[in-house]
Amino acid sequence: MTSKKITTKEAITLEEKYGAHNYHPLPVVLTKGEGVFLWDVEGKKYYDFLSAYSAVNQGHCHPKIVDALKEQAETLALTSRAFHNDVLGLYEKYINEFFGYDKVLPMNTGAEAVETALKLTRKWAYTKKGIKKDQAKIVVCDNNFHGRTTTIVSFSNDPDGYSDYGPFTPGFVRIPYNDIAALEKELEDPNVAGFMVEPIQGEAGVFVPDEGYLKKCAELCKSKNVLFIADEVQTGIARTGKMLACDHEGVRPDIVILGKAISGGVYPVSAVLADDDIMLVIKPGQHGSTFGGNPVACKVAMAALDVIKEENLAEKPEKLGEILRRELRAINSDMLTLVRGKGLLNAIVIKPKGGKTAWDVCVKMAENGLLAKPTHGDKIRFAPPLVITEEQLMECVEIIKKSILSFE
Ligand code: IF1
Repeated sequence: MTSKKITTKEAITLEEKYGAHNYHPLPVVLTKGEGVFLWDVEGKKYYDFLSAYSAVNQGHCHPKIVDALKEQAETLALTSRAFHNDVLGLYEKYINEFFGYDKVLPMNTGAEAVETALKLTRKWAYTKKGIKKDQAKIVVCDNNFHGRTTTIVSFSNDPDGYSDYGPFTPGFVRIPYNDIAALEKELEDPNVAGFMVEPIQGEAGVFVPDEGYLKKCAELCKSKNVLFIADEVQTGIARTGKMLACDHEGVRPDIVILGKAISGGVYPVSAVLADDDIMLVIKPGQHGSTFGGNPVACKVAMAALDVIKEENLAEKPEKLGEILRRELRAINSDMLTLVRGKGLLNAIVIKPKGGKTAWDVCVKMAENGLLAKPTHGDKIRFAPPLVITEEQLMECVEIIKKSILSFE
């Protein structure tokens, strides 16, 4: 380790030489974050418009969350679940009261929580619903994104996500998203155990379903004794203007999957919530994790959820999102073909012009002091930390506008 600060070029060269090439980041090397801002190693300041894929809803390095992390890390970091610890129970009570469920199963990453929900659904199907051994089906949607494990990519239809990772886990059926009739038809099969859905599809470019879709899906599932499983890893924790995106339609999922912002981004924390009749089908020794439910994770998650409540962060995205989308739609450029989203989970679609693509727009925005990332070639996600003020948001709109118009 040297004390001299690394340069952008040096840092990128090191990653290129020594790291696996499973990402293609913008050429920006970040060293510090505070609230809605990030700084690179050359001292340039940026607005963060990605929030680490919605993990940093509370803003970077929120002092309350960082203090919780520091204090617990100095006291007791990890015991494993072989023994009890004096924080886990308090956290379990806290999160269940926060979201209104009987039980929580703590994990670390979003993908692990999704895996947990899938295993829970299958075990429930065999031990409660009476589906015959190995016959359970779980319905998922086209263009889903639920993580990167072998089982999860088994039901992805994104070739980048699944290609050459087979053989795949069977037992999943894919139907079109935002299509109630397709679900209704699939649910005629008595072997369907669950329906897992993102309330808004993030990876698909922030695709918001029609109003009433989630409610109707939940009702159909209930009528067929099928578990309605909401993957709120990206949409949860106030991102869309409610604590959970399902709250917009008054839907209470049978299983809720949380990750990312449940820790404010300072530590990997994920969770699965369900009531007793579902969660208690998993018995001791049948599922677990070395780090899941560790004291640091528990303290961090409580602090991160406290911040959402104390700073009323769920009340901000709806109004700010309306403003953002209105201002973006007013940008007069034929490159900007679509603006969509809910709350502060938004995306634009960029039509290439003169060889310039969404990537070039992102590079230009970075030059102008705003960080966002293109996906699928033509979409750019706009999801600032929820602590952003209206004034700051308007400044960001100016940066975005100037950047897009520079290609006219
Ligand atoms: C990457 C996207 C966002 C998720 C939902 C589970 C997970 C995710 C709904 C898994 C993760 C990520 C992971 C990140 C990119 C990213 C993403 F572009 F792919 F779609 F957020 F927008 N369910 N989403 O969105 O959580 O295991 O990663 O903790 O680079 O893979 P994880």
